[in-house]
Amino acid sequence: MKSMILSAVMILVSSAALAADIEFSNPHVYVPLKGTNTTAGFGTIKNTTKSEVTVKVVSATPFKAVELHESSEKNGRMTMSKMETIKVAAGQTFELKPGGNHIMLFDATKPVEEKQTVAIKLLVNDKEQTVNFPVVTRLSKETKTEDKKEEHHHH
Ligand SMILES: [Cu+2]
Repeated sequence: MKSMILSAVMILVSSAALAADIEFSNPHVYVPLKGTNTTAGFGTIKNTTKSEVTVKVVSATPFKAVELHESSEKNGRMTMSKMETIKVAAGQTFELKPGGNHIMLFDATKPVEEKQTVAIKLLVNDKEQTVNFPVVTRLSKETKTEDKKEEHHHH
């Protein structure tokens, strides 16, 4: 019954006009590294509902393929692996950030430059939601790794 009402509502109201289940803040995509046409998208997903939401990534214009990735460190090397979905608990946020989870964008079909936007289509609880990601230049490498203690040799 509930699902019948939900689908009726979804037919009547376009997905863009539906109250979204998430707020996507600070969306941004890095300009692809020189000589590549692959890059990644970041931002913060906030679940605005009272139950868990599931987020999938469907497509990104102008890229041929898109995947959700998580980064992890194995034997001192960063590796990326594919995730099918992001699950965000009620009222919680999920961060997509460099060195962590991200939206991987493969094979741009045209040059992707600063001040453009990449339209990324998400499925949020199986409802389509498109978020526009401004393209920004890569920040100069974050210096957080400097936390690693320098070795001081005292004699
Ligand atoms: Cu990746």
